[in-house]
Amino acid sequence: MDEVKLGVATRPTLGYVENGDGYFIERWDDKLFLAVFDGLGHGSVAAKASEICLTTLKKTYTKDLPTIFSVCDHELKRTRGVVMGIALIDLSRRALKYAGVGNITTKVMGPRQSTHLISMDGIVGYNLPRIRIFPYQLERGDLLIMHSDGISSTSLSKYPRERMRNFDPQRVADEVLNGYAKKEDDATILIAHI
Ligand SMILES: [Mn+2]
Repeated sequence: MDEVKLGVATRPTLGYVENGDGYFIERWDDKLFLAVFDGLGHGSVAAKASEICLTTLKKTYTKDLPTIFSVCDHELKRTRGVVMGIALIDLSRRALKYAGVGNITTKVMGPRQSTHLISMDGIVGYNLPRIRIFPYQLERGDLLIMHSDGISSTSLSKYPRERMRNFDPQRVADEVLNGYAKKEDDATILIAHI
């Protein structure tokens, strides 16, 4: 099995210390669990929701995706909530399952075209929709890219595609965060090079 290369970068809104965005990456057996979440608003209220989300994911990541969302929804009830995308990859088959709630953008960038994975409307901790899981067959060389709305898709599309596909994902994530993120929002990007 080839090694998946990961890159991830996150930072708070300019001028803030606390980050309302967060991510969680865990690998076990031949599974890779990737989550990006964004606490509503910014500053300490967003950071609180994000922190609870992270704690909950650490306890639940081996469960099925609807259960994970449901437990997070329960734990986040007293917060402003988060939006979140979760990608679970079976590395032996390169089989991806994706579920997302709210405004986290997730796409697979292949050699010629990109495919957006669908997130459902809602907020985890406020109005959780019924979780639908979207399967996707990854190919070697694909990039799975997940980001919060602190990085607009329009802005990200200006990042050179060849550079994104060929450079180390950590370097790409750092460059995107430094050059393509909004100053007025927390921002996170996670890239998995399959
Ligand atoms: Mn945001």
